[in-house]
Amino acid sequence: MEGAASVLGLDAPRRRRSLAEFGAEPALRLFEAMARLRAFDERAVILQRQGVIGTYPTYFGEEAVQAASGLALRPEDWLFPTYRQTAVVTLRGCPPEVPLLMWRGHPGGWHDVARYRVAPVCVPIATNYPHAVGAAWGSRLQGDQVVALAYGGDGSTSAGEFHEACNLAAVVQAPVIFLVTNNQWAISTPISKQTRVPRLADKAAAYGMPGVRVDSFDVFSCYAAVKEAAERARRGGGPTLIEAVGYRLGPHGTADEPSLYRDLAEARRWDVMEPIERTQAALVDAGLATREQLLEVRRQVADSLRDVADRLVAAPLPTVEEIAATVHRVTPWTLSPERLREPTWVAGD
Ligand SMILES: Cc1ncc(C[n+]2csc(CCOP(=O)(O)OP(=O)(O)O)c2C)c(N)n1
Ligand SMILES: [Mg+2]
Repeated sequence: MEGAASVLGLDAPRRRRSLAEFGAEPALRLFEAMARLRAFDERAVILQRQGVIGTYPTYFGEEAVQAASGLALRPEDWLFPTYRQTAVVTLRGCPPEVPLLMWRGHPGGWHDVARYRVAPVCVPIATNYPHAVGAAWGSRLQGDQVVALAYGGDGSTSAGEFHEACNLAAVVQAPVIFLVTNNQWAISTPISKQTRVPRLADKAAAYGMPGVRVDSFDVFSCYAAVKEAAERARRGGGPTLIEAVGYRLGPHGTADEPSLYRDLAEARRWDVMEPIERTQAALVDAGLATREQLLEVRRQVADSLRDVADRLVAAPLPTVEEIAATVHRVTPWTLSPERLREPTWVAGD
């Protein structure tokens, strides 16, 4: 976390001053967004355990960076999520059922891309970066003020698309933000086996764009970094690489068992950085809210997800034909219904 901007990491008097300057109303909005994301994530893990949805990549501990990026941008700005940010679309008003239905493999899981200005989720690592650059470059050519933000992880910075996207974005001065959450793990690969560069933000220099480091557990510094990058982009200042430094507190996903490849004691040392309790304590300490008020916010958002489970169970699982038809406009012969029914197709995958 060394060298990463942090408001929550300041000493108490400076933190209180900084939060007072930030203001109670925007601070509470960020807190509520984090609580909303947490409630979704917790519910999704339960639904996976119940067999209602398929494998699910929890983002426990990454609520701050996600909430901050969602709220720091304007509604007309584009977001390009990965599998780790499937709930950010709910911060733009999409009902939580929609991303949960996606994890159920149901056609109702396709959110309205144009309405929410959130691109479809990209599971292939780093492939969303060039999409975001294209959207941002298009915005610049059309002379509008729209910014695009692409999410990614530490592992994604080793992929070719990351370099290509960063390079092109800087060359054409596309109004794009590369928001890389460095949680120090790419499934079982630690950051030390990913790169020799101690700070991912330093990679920005090679492309000719600013690179900044923020504490990914700190919603206020993430918010400030995204806002500053967006303002620069709107002024014609081109792209920014933001490295949000943290640690993956949970497993990679519901199918993962981290004790097989990492020291649990090391992981547990990071638990104190968990963003919601920490933000709650800081807001109470700064006199911006009472503990009861914040607990009530958390209760309400969790309650709002209660009936969602029943509605999901009622949504039938898709047939193989529906899956193929949803993914491909023209079903390739390799995915013909006959072929999908062949047991060898599954076994040989
Ligand atoms: C092109 C590609 N290769 C491999 C995978 C399998 N895969 C899924 S998640 C992941 C790790 C990504 O790590 P990171 O970029 O740090 O993001 P995080 O999962 O930590 O958010 C890999 C290798 C994939 N989805 N796409
Ligand atoms: Mg990672």
